[in-house]
Amino acid sequence: MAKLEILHYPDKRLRTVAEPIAAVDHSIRSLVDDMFETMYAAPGIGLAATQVNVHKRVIVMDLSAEKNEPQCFINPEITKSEGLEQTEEGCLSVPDIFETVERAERVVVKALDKDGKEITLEADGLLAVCIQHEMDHLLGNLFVDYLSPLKQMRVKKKIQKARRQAAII
Ligand code: GNR
Ligand code: NI
Repeated sequence: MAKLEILHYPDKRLRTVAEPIAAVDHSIRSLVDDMFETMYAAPGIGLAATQVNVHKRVIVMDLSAEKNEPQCFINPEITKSEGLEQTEEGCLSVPDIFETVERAERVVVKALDKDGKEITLEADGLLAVCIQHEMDHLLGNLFVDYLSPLKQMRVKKKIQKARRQAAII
């Protein structure tokens, strides 16, 4: 297992569209293990392969309090979505920024699990939010893209300021 480096906005590599996985083999299971290690260490509740500069359709998450319910979705597809809900989101690739985003309230997601077996899951609440947030990463999208131009400018300024401060210290 290895902890991987997480890319930070505005890194252009976060805009890469991920490719589907042809076969869930040893290398993919190894990637999944490394992604869990990276996500738990961050710490975060989800992680997309795009964030660790691997442009394959793999996402992992764990929404449990005890961090003992790992979930992995390979080649995820949303087959149904309904309702709308606003949630405050954050992202490991956009540190220290928390903003409200509107997404579908409920989704049905079809994917392959770690063993390459097809799974279908009905999700609502934070799980539904997280699945949509992670699947956006696989398309090169970030939650800040949904903000108004003014808010996006404020986010950019805040990140630039934080980077200047870090450079001084
Ligand atoms: O750790 C994370 N928390 C979070 C909170 C609200 C909505 C989405 C998320 S996902 C985020 C981890 C991450 O950046 N995944 O891509
Ligand atoms: Ni994210």
